[in-house]
Amino acid sequence: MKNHKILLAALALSLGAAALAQGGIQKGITIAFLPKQVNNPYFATAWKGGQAAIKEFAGIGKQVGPSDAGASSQVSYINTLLAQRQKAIVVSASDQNALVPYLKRAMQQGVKVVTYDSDVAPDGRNVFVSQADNDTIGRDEVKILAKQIGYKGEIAILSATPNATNQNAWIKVMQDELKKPAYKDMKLVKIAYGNDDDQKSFTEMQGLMQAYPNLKGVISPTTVGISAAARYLSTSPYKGKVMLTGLGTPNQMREFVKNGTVQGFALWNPEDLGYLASYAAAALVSGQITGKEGQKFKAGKLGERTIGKNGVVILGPLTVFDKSNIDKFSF
Ligand code: RAM
Repeated sequence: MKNHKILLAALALSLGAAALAQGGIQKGITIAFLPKQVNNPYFATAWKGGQAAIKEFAGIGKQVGPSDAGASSQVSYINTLLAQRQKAIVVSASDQNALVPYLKRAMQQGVKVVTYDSDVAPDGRNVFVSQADNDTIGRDEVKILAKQIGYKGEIAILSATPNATNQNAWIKVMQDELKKPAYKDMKLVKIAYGNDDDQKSFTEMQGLMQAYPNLKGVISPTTVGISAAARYLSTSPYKGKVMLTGLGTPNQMREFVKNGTVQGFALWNPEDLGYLASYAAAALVSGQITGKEGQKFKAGKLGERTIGKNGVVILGPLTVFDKSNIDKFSF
């Protein structure tokens, strides 16, 4: 009889352990990533990290999404994911407001919503996993360009879509940074939008040079924009004369750094961003966090993370890439 009881207790224990993977995360959580666009190498890298985390906690993951970053392109995907009863949606929003009613409906149905990379209005998600502090990103971009052009001359911004939450937040900070006396001889003449479309970004860069022949520098805070702009400049008479910086991936920018088109640009690690977003989703589904400020959760190799104000978790600082270090990175 005694042995029987011990056996039963052991069985109950192992069953309990089976339902929980490491770190108290439930096993078998279904998580769907919905990036702005699936055919953008930046999001492919983020998904690589997202998948690695999902594997660690024995979840079931997939990535779906549009090939264009248009404001409403993501809506139909959210509806499908809802019908499929995914436990968590991890989304980089192409528009701050367009998705909110759909994401709210998802949360009402018990789905946990994590935004990563590009947020929605805070009532449309549980947690935002942010690449870095917006203030740092915006100010650093201006500082890098200012140095490259000797703090003097006309500058432009080549952004992603006009509705992108992330780019718009950074541009606001850039405009604020530019008010400082150090930049009194620099003038922002235009904000152009390449819609995170390679061809459109290329044409917009060409258009900027035609409209503003005295342009000294461009900030493109999008991996799609900066690589298209670099491609245009690299075969133009402006190569090495008009400075281009922004946010790019080392793999897309390497040739332009090596051939003298671009001196330096910045980014965070997109793989870590996806990895952290998956752990945040798992912690929400497992009931470890709800998104309140001060709550903590374990994020595998990235260690323990704390939720800050407005449900925002920050990944970490930016890396600046130039010819001295670009070969050390492969993403
Ligand atoms: C593009 C996207 C993404 C942004 C990066 C820097 O890939 O617009 O949202 O974070 O650039």
